[in-house]
Amino acid sequence: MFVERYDPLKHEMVCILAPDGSYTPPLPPPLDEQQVRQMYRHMSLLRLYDRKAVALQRQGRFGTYAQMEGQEACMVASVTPLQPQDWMATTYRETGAMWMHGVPLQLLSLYWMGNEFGSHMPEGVRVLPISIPVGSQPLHAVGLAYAGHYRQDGSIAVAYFGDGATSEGDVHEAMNMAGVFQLPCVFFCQNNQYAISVPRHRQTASPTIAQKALAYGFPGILVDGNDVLAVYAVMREAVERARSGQGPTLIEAYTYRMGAHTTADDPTKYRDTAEVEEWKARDPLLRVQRYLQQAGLWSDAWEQEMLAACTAEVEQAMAEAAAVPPPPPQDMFRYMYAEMTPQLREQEAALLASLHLQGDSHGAPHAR
Ligand SMILES: Cc1ncc(C[n+]2csc(CCOP(=O)(O)OP(=O)(O)O)c2C)c(N)n1
Repeated sequence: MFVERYDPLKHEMVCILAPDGSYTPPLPPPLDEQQVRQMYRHMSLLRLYDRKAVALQRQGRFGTYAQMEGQEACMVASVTPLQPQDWMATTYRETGAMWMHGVPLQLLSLYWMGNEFGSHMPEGVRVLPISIPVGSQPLHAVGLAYAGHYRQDGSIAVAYFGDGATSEGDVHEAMNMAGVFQLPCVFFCQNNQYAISVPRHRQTASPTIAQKALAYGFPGILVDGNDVLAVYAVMREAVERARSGQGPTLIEAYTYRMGAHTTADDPTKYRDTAEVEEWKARDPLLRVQRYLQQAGLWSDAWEQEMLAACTAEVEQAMAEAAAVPPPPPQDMFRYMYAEMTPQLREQEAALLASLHLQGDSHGAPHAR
């Protein structure tokens, strides 16, 4: 058990795949080399999607977009051990994790294009709509975990959040309740070193985030978040613990946000290029590529073919989303409540008047 062998108080971090591609055998079961290749493909697709999304935002075709570059190992490996009945509560940065758990890329693209229907999850896909309020996701996940526990339906819930979120009272409440009731919940904190411009050391005086779990009465574990094998192994253990009634786990995935906070921000204002360069050497994709090369499972031709297939998949999803007619401006008022409040009706009427539009201002959601 990793949670017994690695002590967050001593800053011990689980790492299986070193940045040079060498690894500590054996591979975490039941992963074989073909599965590692598949994970590499998923990570590559996400990087392509991310870069293309930024390009579309620059062209005015996506709204504000939250990049995940540098965090692809977390996106892929945190979801691989989950089962379809498991729930996921995510922030704006988990496009990759949501896709891994069954949300189509078309739908995610629709969301980033500002269409409310991008949050309309397909039947059976247990992913909550993206929740922007920082620190809200652990509360949602704990509620879902409590429901799963009460119904004994075998599901668990995963909360995604960042290092910044750990300063929110909500995260304390969520972890406290999960500990008291020993709920089947995994708290997956991606410590990407910044909360917009606030560096990790200004967020908490605690040496690690993982150690905070100890105060709630459950294990916390620090893992190299740029190591897809380590994240997978640690997450798998946490999921098994949750499913078998051993309660919650807090995972601190130590990683780095390579891009901006969102397309609305300029990270050169608050962090050094030297720091970014240092993290480039720990690129999560590069180390899997090196591992595959050393294992004789990689070739340039395979990579080119794989990238071409991923590019086609990404482009098709984005084209399908772009082909959906733009939503009417009234949509921005319509989906918070089943029935719009008088204030929202008033705001909608004011907007329509300013746009010189006629509206069916009764607040009923469009059927599509
Ligand atoms: C309750 C709340 N306060 C402030 C914000 C504005 N805000 C958006 S993202 C963010 C930083 C979050 O940082 P972190 O939790 O580390 O996640 P990251 O964005 O790095 O993935 C802030 C302060 C918000 N969305 N919600």
